[in-house]
Amino acid sequence: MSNRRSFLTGAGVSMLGATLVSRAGAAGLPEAPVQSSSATAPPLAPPNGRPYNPVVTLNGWSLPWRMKDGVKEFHLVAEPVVRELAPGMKANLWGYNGQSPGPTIEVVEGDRVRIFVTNKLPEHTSIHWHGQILPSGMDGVTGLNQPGIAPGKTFVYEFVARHAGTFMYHPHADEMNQMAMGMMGFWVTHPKDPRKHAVDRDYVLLLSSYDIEPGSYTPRTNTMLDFNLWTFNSRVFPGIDPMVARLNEKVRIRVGNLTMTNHPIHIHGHRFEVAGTDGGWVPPSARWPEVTTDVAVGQMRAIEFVADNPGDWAFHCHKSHHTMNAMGHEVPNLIGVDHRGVAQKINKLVPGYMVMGDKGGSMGDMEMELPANTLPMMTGRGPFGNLEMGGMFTVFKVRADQKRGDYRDPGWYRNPPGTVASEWTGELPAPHSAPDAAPGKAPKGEAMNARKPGSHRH
Ligand SMILES: [Cu+2]
Repeated sequence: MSNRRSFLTGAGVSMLGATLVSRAGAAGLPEAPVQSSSATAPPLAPPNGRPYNPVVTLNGWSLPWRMKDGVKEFHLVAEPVVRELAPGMKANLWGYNGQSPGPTIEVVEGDRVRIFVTNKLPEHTSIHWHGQILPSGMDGVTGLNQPGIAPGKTFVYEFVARHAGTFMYHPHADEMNQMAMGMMGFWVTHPKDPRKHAVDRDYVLLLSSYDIEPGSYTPRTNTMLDFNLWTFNSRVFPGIDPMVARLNEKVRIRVGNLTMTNHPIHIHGHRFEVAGTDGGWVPPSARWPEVTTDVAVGQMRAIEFVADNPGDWAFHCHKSHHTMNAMGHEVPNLIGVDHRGVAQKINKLVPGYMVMGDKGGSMGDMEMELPANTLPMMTGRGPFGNLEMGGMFTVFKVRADQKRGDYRDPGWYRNPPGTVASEWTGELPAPHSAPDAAPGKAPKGEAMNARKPGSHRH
């Protein structure tokens, strides 16, 4: 119990159950803890029930429960939240219990689970338990399995978590709006035997995307594909915590995709196997090594590997536009175009217009004025300067001296002498060039006309 209490205070959770529902009704309901911090909460050791190895939700937390007559009772509150996407940018989202994504729910195979869902949104909602095998009437599709949960009402879902694995929850009610506003959460059903599938670190993250105009706070929910913020757990680099491991620990990263496109998730310095999908665990004989796995729309993947390579390693979506932050998309390619003075002229017509570089799009030495509440595109800082990535990007840090169970950022990796790429200082013969291109120069003129007709797609 002391563990649980210290977790709750340490992670900035406040018990507001009695204020969330009427006092008369509150008597029968479990409390609905609220998380105000977007920091990564330490793993929630189970205070009762069957033992399990808890997961860590990157920049998120797990929901405490109440045991009642052998049933695990949770209380989710669907409500508007303010999510800090990264220092310098906040968004008006919809989520659960104070955050988007909502808290991770962790149960054990065979647990009977009862989830109270209170709706504090201005419209009806429901929750679908993605991947769970459960009674039809508990599946959460509004109109098909249940009526919508009207504003102010509380519904109860109850089922047995039959299969260990990696799942999620999200609405099936006005879902285009509700998911574009950030309504989603992770669900992990742990195996009955905690030695099965055991790893040293088990991270979970949901992929979500938002379209928030620079200078505004609320996502445009009618956007179909052209989002401008690509997030891990509704955070964008450099606002995402690193994932850390002690050298040679076994690591699992579980990824769920609730965006409208696929994301090839890629790690540097390590090989992994896809050990689980939303359908369950992949038999070891059926796994193959990869460094990138595509997580399609609505899918979940659990990847596993041994962190045997010390250093700081990029972990990111391999779609380059998804490692950008808020930007305008209707920007022509001006590589090779002499645009001296053009920006000033266009700025008179289109305030805020920004010229992408004539030598490429590198933001390294570009300084521009940003509207309020907007992140710079790619200006996370690394130990060697600007780290030209944002969005779906974080750093996986492997250290020999990282303590077991310590999730704190160990700082930047200190590379052993002689192991960092560096400038060649020996003799330099004249390099050969492609016949029609001048070295160090970009293509001329035609760049502007090379754009294909049609609208922009990711
Ligand atoms: Cu992506």
